[in-house]
Amino acid sequence: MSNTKQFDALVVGAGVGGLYALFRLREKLGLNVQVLEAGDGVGGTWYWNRYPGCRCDVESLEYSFSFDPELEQEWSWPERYGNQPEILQYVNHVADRFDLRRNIQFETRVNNATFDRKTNLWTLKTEAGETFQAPVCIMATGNLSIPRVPDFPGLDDFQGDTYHTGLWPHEGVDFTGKRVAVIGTGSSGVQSIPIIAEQGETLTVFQRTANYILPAANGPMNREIEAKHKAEYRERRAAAYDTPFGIAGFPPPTQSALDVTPEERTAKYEQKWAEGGSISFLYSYTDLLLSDEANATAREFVHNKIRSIVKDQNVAETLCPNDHPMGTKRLVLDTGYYETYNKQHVHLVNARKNPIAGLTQKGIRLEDGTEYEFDAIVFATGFDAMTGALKEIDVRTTDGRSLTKDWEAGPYTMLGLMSAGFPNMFMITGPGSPGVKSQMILSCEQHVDWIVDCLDYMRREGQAAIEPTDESQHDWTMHVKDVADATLYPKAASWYMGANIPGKPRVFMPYVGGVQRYKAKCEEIAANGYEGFTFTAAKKPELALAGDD
Ligand code: N01
Repeated sequence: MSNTKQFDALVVGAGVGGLYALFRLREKLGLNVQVLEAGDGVGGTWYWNRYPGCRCDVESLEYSFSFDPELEQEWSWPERYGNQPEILQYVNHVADRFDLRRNIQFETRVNNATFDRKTNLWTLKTEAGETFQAPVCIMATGNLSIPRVPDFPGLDDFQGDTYHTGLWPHEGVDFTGKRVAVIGTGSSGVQSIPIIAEQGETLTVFQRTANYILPAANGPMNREIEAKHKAEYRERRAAAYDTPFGIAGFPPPTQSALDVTPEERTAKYEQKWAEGGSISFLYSYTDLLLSDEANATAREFVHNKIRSIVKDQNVAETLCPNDHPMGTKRLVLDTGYYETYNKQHVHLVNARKNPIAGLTQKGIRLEDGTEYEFDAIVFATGFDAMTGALKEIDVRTTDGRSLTKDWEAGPYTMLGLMSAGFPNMFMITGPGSPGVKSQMILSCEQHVDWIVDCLDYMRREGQAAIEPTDESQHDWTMHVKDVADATLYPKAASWYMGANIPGKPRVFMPYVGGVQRYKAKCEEIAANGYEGFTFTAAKKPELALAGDD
């Protein structure tokens, strides 16, 4: 007897995308859904990333689900930006409120996914050897879910404690009295460094690339702002879809940075710096991400801020980013980051000039032979972004396609939602969509709504399977590239480009044409009977999707 468990739809991942997919597939289509989640709780990114200082860089009133007006009215965020424990609490609340846990199997890591063209079924195999089958497979596997530690020689020799920010121990870590190293100065490093510095006896930061870091200006929630926001929630959610980053409330810029006087520019940047937040700053002028000359004005402003905050001018110069236009790597929001370098026990190592050669039993050795001794090393070294999670699952079809092989030169997708050759496998915020360049929850909701409408259409039309054509996928992938090439984004060696992973193809992966354009395109395609996709008709009485309808 087969031990294979049968469902109408399988969802991999119980982060915000997976949870919303479960809710909609179950409640709107009446499908029998099984979610498979590697962790022992919901939350995805917010479940795994528990490092000190972990916080969202999108304001909490925006960074939340929009699908249930009661939910958004009843939840109250304590601060302007939600921190990890609060966001995880919120996601758990959503899971309980909508009774989602009964369709989630935790501690279940999917290793293998195969589509059979004869039966139109996906078979998912888990690390523990279980097998699940369904006509539909939704990969809600996240964009930043495969933590990466660089392949340093001697990695296993180090006798102290090591941590990765993306796999932080649930019980927390106390660095009191310890000599601590942090490698990496992206969002995770910048958020954790000020807190680790409060505990550690010494803290040494190894910085390879200096980033552009803006003040978050976090603080307790202003209850008047919250009340106003809640009163306007419906309009604000709709307005967010009409913006490039899926975040409402920022008037779009109207002027070039080069059309105003230097004094006007500085006044504008000062105002944005004081306000806090990255979208607000990028919205200073129309061309900050399009013209290097315009961008240089913002860079100079931030450099001067760093020089004014950091007392040691050698340290300040090392902290001034100089190898990429501002905003082309993810802008980081901080609380007290630059000030941390004014503390006597905090040291900065320029790992660009003098790279890390490897780990030793006692610490870290640089290429010039300098050695440091530590009790603990924190790897804030990022993720195999956007494609890593799908590569970890061996995705194949019985007629010989392999997703890893098809994506050898970079991801090929239609809208970041599907990949040709892999019918009925949907991605939530996959490469080629605005996902990581947008308010993620909004983009997850938009993707799930599109997928659910598509499955509903298929059921009504008696279709068993859908996949994009090679031609439409090629056109979309080229469009994603052309749109990025018209901006400054490809000038940075970022994880958007796969540049942080040795050997990964350098392809700019997110769609940066804006959420508003992207959503319109998705809707146009659906309205035209899923133009650019092909269907396989169901062989009656086998109908692709069961459920109550
Ligand atoms: O990872 P990163 P992250 N030697 O890839 C360095 C989201 N996020 O976890 O830039 C020395 O940005 C590497 O150096 P370089 C957000 O989207 C959001 O910080 O490659 N250093 C870099 O400094 C973010 O962008 C939030 O030269 C090495 C760092 O490690 C994304 O997650 C919070 C090295 C990695 O930075 C990833 O952020 C946290 C080496 N061999 C994360 N290898 C918020 O919402 C790598 N590095 C605020």
